[in-house]
Amino acid sequence: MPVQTAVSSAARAVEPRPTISHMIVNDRAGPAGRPDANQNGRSLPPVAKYRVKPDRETVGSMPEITTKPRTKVKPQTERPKLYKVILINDDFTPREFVVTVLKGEFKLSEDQAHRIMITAHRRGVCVVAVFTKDVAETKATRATDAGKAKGYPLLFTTEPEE
Ligand code: TYC
Repeated sequence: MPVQTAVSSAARAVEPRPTISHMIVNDRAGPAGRPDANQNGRSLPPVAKYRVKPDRETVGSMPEITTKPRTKVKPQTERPKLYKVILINDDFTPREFVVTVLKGEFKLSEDQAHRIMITAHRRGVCVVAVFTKDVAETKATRATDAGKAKGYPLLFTTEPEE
């Protein structure tokens, strides 16, 4: 057996093979055999957005990689920020009109709408409900406009939840 062959197979035996997770995560791979290095030999920052788990690790000196990478990924989802719709009291809008607007725009029962109206009337303000930003702003505008159409100063505002 030539010396050259003996050396290279020994080298292959000790060289750690890249795992499947390395190959998927480091898609900005560097020069030959160095999936974690760039042209200067420096490490690249991690680029993975998703956690990708290999089904199995490949085994040290096997001649072929026979494992199939998983295709399903688990997205790291975030809940959207929520916004409060707030009813502001005034001295002119009739109570029954406030209740009607609350029922129509926020799908509240007569009892729920009446409680919210009375709370705003007594304390000055009352949180009606919470929604995503778009929905909260649309509902607050529509409810305020319903009062404006009748010449009332009825006002709904929005603010982010802590
Ligand atoms: N204060 C009003 C009245 O006495 C009723 C009212 C309640 C108006 C709540 C606005 O957000 C409001 N007619």
